[in-house]
Amino acid sequence: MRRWPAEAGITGQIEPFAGIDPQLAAVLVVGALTLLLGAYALLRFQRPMGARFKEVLADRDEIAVLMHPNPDPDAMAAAIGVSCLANQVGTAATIAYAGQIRHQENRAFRTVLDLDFERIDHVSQLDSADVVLVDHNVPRGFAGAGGVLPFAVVDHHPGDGAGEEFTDVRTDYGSCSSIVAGYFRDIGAKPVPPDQHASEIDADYTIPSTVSTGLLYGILADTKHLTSGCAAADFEASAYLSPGVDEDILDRIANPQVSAEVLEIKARAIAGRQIRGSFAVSDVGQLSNVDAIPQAADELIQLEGVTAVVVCGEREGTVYLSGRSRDDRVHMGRTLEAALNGVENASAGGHARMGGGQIRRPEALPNGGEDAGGVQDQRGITRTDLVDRLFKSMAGDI
Ligand SMILES: [Mn+2]
Repeated sequence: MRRWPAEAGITGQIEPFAGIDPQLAAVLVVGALTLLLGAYALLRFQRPMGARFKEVLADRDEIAVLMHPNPDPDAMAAAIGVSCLANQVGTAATIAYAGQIRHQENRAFRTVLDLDFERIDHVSQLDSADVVLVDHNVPRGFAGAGGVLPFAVVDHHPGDGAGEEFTDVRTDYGSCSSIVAGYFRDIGAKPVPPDQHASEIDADYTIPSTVSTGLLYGILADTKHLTSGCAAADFEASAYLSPGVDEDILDRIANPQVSAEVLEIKARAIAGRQIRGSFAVSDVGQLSNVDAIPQAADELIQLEGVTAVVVCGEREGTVYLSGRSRDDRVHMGRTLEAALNGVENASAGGHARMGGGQIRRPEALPNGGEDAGGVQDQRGITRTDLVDRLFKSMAGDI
């Protein structure tokens, strides 16, 4: 009869193994342990971001969620999402921003959802040293911003900013709100429908209807209603949030009243436009609501024959610029950078299709400056020169 080959194998191998060198045995044990630890680390690393973020939040007593200056609906939605998640793991949260909330869409978002934000000018006004950045990855826009070391960063913009403990920057996503919605989904949270109460929902974590509605609007606002720059994840997040969305609230946010000033600035921008070739520049002069400038630029870029446009205007001595381009020759961010290059107290930047810039007057600088009779001189550029440089820069001549 044939012997089972394995039996011979086993009895044949046990004896040499028993006589193995103890040093070699130690090496084998250490090797096996390293493999196990490696596998554990890999598993831990592969855990969903939402589960990791939840733990990082739960480790803190309180956090300050920081939005970018002049926050838009995506930033506000991501902030209330993070704050809501923090509250559900027992962590107190406040939400802060620098700059203004002036755009009618942004004001409607805050008012309709009844959101509580704190406006800050200085780093000392942040309620907690444990800062989570949403919708941007480097703190900016207030005195001392450079000294803020966020412990977590959640964003969809390119950049080098990182959190000390948690960094989740997904540049392929159309909105930061989609990332935050994903965190809720990762931990099995369920959106609470607008006509129900959280206690009726059978889940450890829930998303209040206002937060679901806000997050959906954040996605819609940043992706031009899912028509531009969005990923499959933005559609998935929208679908996930949809049971919790309150359509009446969504409608009130999406269709706010437009202030007379915004319409007037748009009219001024259109009537006062200067055209060279297919480029337009419009100086709308003094205004109080700087959010009207990008809206005017959005309007002008739709004019037939115009492929790139810059609108500028002045508030409290600071000149604000906003540019739009649908011209492949004109990278708007670089165009504005080039036009303001070398101009004192100026900064500019942006993407191919949209960009912005500012020329601050000296006394508006954090370190202060002498009050000036000759503001124009101190800026080193007159408005006529500025318009000329903008045209040259759009044409690639700077
Ligand atoms: Mn965004």
